[in-house]
Amino acid sequence: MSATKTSLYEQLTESSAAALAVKLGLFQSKSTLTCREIGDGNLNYVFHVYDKENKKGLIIKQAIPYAKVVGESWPLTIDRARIESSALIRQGEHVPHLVPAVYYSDTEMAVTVMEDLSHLRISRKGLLEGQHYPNLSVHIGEFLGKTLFYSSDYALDAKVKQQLAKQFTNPELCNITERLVFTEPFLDHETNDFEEELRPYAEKVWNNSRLKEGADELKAIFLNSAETLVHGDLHTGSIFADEHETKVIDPEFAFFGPIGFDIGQFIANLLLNALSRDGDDRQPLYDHTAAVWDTFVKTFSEAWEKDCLPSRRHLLEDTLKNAFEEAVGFAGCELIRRTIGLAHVADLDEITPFDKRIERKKLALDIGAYYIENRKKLKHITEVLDQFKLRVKE
Ligand code: SR1
Ligand code: MG
Repeated sequence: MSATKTSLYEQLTESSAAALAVKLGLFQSKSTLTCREIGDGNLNYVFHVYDKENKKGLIIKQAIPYAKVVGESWPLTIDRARIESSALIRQGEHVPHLVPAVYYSDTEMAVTVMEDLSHLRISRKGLLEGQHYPNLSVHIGEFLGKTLFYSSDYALDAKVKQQLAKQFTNPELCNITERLVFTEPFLDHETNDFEEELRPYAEKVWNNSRLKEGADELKAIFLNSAETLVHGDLHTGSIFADEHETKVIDPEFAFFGPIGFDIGQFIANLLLNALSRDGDDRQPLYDHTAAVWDTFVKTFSEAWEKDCLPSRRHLLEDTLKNAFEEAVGFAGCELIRRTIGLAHVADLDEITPFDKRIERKKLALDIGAYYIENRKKLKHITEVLDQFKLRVKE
């Protein structure tokens, strides 16, 4: 495991990324290749290598030893590349049609070579352009049901699970989530980022002790509840899609955490997109929110029925109840951190005009706070949606 870069690490360029693809035997010659750095995420470089003659492409992703979004002042382990390729390979054992195929990985170079998904579009971008992605929620529900069940205590022998959990120990990226999702947005912290007009509403968050206790409880669950291997950053920017296909990418934040975490983050990002829309245009997002939960329950329960360890069989109802309550709370944290924390989403930031943006951001804070404080009261996904609709009237 290489946590910091060794002498074998070399930052790729467009030219050396193409050369690597040839060296690996994935293409015959460099002369027919084009290579472009296309990474627009917060952390890594992503190269698209394309063979014009044979119309074949692939992706080379490389972790750099700091967070790209902040710069070299924020050093960050390149071990996240090993976590990412191992998670993709494991997810691929259960849902091969929903993740990119991994062709090669190198922990020293922090490189993962994988399937080219450039025929698809990042779902956040498509949703912002008004795409519906009719299969998105059913596919993500299946992804969640299978990946979350098959790495849990309910499917795995305790010793196997502990060994796996050790392989996915991811302290530095978990620390980013601990800080950016559960801690800093709930206090007047220098990393927070919001329009001055939102300050009174941010202060309302910081002064609400019940809300802050809720966020602290959820943080403790995030840190201590090693139920299963979670993706760890399942927002709509981590999903490629078109009308028919869906592929989940970027599991570099993967670790053993609570079942409800990925579910809550995905639902929150659907709702953030709903906040960018008006009136009836929100309905597809409401439908996706209900469908992802229902499909998760169906898929997880079917896997349970088939493969649950005999000693745990009676725990299904409690497990789902707990996952739901925690997912609602995690969704609340995601809504708040994407509004006033360090890492924003275009769904809110690109709302125009300015006054409308501020109104919608206030709603995101209000709804997020409601979910965190009332997560134990809400029993059904339709109640979660009703509370959203009650506040979002225009
Ligand atoms: C410094 S990383 C900021 C955010 O980007 C990632 O996608 C995660 O969501 C993280 O919180
Ligand atoms: Mg990412």
